[in-house]
Amino acid sequence: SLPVDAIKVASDKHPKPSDVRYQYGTAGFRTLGKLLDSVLFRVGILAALRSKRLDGKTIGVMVTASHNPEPDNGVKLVDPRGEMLEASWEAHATTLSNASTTDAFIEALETLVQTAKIDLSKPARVVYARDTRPSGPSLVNALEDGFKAIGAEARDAGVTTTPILHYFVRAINTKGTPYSYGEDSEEGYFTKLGQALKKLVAGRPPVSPLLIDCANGVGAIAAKTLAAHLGDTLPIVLENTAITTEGALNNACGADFVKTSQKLPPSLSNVLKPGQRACSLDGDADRLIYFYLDERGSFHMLDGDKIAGLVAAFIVEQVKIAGLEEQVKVGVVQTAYANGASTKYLQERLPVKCVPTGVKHLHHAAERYDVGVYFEANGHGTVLFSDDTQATLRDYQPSTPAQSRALENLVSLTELINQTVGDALSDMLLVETVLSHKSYTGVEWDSLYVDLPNRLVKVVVSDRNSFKTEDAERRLVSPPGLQSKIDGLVNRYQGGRSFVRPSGTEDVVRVYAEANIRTQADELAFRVAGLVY
Ligand code: 16G
Ligand code: ZN
Repeated sequence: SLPVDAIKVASDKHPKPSDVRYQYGTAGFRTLGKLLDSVLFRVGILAALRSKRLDGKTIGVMVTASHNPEPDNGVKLVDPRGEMLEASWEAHATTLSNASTTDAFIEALETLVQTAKIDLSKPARVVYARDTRPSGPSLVNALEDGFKAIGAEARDAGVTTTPILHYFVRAINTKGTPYSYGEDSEEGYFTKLGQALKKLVAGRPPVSPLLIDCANGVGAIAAKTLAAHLGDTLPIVLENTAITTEGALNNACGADFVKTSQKLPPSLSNVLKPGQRACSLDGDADRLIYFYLDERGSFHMLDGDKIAGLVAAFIVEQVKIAGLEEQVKVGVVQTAYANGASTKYLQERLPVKCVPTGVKHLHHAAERYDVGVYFEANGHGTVLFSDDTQATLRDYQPSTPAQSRALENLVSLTELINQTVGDALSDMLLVETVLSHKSYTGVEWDSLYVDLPNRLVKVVVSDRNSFKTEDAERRLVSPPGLQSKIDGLVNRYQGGRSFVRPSGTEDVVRVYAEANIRTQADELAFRVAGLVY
């Protein structure tokens, strides 16, 4: 049975604030760090129960609020294969977090143990980490109180990136099996990535230094270690590495700033040279956006869609050269936010699927392909190689040197890519690999297709839950009548496309619009926003 007494004593030290309602959303729990103490304590217990339910497999817990402002924090659970928590447990997390008293919490736990058929005699194992936010240490203490109260075997992974924590979870759970994902240590992670990159670019000409905007977050620590592992293979210059400066995290820098403002972080204006490749990580290093300045000093952004285009085309090419076209089918997954020009570019080359926003939707859709490439426009994404495909690559007998090289490249890609979740550093090495193979500069990569001008605006409404969507969020079914008004507006704009959806992370409704020319995209966005308001 549950150690009710221990849980009671500990729970009383982490009371739920009476005026807050929590929700486990697209990115786990996320709000002001100072409101999360009770949530972290309860998540500690929930993670242990999830582990027991899965026969003692290790569950991950990541304390981060990603690209959000520094005072925010959050927490999310990672399932045994390194993936996002199974959807049905999101509701359990929400229920537990909202129990108003210790007694109500214990009651909710007992209900969960019964409905989810949890065998309490099973062991509970967890691994946890946090990003660099100032509220992190005390929230981790609350989490540890939860682990202790239920008697979980807990491993502290310290301060690290979200994707490294996902890697750890998979590595721990596959240790000693034929599917081993690598050493369950940071050293193991960096060695795996470094060796794969070296194989992929062996014999290719040296490249000029890549500038990395680390968002003044945990990515700065990881990127520094990575740079040391890469040596001359990839020269790296780190910027925005002030992880202890109060207020610096994600402030006017990082992947979300670059993507939403479509601007160079001001801190880089005297550093970045025209033509130099640069990229931004977000606050937990699971998003990546590239950019460069042209000869005239104008800013050009290469977002998640551009990364998908570059990477998918390269993989298709390598599969073809290897002579594996028939056995290995490559597909791409996007969301409605993908630029229309990217969708067109990709559809001319391979199957493309559109799914609702959120990593879990993209990840699951990508699992249906032999090789599934998924990227959100915001720079979050990865590539999944199915177990069958990995076996095909292992067993295949190439008949020419060219086939053999392409096969080796594909195998190295399975090592280079963090297949558990989007990983800015792993994705960055992937991009660098393709640029090296194609001898592309940023300009050449950028010219694969021309982005349609687009605008994203947010609208504060009285009840965002009254907005319901269908067709992968591209159409509204509620409020009634609104979609036909949007259609009416869209039809008046050349190349017009627009959609409205409730945010899963903020109390707002988002409006996206694109059109053939900038002023029209802006006008369409603001007129649709006017309908919503
Ligand atoms: C989170 C998600 C991201 C999604 C975004 C949508 C993860 C790691 N990230 O950042 O995939 O695009 O939320 O936010 O799950 P929204 O619903 O507020 O537009
Ligand atoms: Zn992130």
